[in-house]
Amino acid sequence: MADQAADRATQEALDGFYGDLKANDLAPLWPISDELMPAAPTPATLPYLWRWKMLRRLAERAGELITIERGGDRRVLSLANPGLGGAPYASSTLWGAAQYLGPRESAPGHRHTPAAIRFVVEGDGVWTTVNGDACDMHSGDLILTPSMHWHDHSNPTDHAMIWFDGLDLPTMKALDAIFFEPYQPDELQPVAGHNLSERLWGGRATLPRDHGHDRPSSPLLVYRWIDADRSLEALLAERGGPLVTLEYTNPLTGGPALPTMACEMHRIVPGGLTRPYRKVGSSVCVVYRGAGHSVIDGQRFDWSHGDMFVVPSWSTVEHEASEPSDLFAISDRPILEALHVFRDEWLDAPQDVTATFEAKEPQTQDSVA
Ligand code: 1HN
Repeated sequence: MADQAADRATQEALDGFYGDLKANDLAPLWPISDELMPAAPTPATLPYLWRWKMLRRLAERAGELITIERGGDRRVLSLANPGLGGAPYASSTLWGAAQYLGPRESAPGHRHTPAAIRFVVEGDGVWTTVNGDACDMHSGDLILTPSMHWHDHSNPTDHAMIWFDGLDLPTMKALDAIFFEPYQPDELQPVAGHNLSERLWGGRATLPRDHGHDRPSSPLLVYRWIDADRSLEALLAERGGPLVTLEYTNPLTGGPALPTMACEMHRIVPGGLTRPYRKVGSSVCVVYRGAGHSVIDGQRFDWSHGDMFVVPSWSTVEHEASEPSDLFAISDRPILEALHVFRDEWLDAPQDVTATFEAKEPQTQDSVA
């Protein structure tokens, strides 16, 4: 009896103590230490996939229903990962989206601290002007908009174009480091010329001799599909399949094209699963060419041209192509490397496939869809 009374007194003291901690805006570590400090990353970001057919159809509807104006500035449908509680983010660190620009439209100039890339899934004719340099966009090209570079998009053609936008925006948001400025007084910047950075910095193993100090972002703003394709072909001939990977680099440093985002292209040829791999940090992949599937933490994702999918941090991933395939990908690896916390590993045992991801049938109330 005496013991029970003592237990009750202790419990009351503890309850009072926890209540006081809360009332004083303090939290004890001991009940949450396993959650705060798990043995390995436990991302909220889910492995997930969006179908190109659905993205394109809804981007086209945005084109019919939504005008581009100052304020909105862009007609962008962001990949909203269902693990992130409704946030418009593909992963906890990366923004991924489909952007639609209609015939004879332009999207007004602005600049911001988050860095962006465009990857052209299909079509051509649009250019993105980056600090006065009009970068022509063709299918398979990568265009950079480094942090605080003025940028606007122009479509002089009579057809619409849709491309993939990748940004480090969630990371900048987490750091409370977002600044934004509209370009003024005009909607668009003056164009000094087309593909100027490509002419100056895009030479094969040649650079201006007096290029000065290394710059944090690549001075080369456009990476052409034809160059990526040629390098991948050579890599595959040299190394063999089923997987080869190239990274788009800053020609001044050999490092990542942007200080916060790595851009890569994977070429996968039919002939079996790639070796299981995992790394710290998330990726957003865009299927540029081909068809196949990936197994991410035991879940099978079938994909083909234009589909976009997310690989969360420390998720094991294997790919298998049923046709020669090219997967473009962005990741946050440069940040992790700069902080010396990047790690990755190749595993030996293929994963058991325990589930197959079923992309939603396009959800629509549109009678023409
Ligand atoms: C942005 O400025 C663009 O310039 C695209 O095309 C997507 C997503 C969030 C914030 C700014 C663009 C964006 C964005």
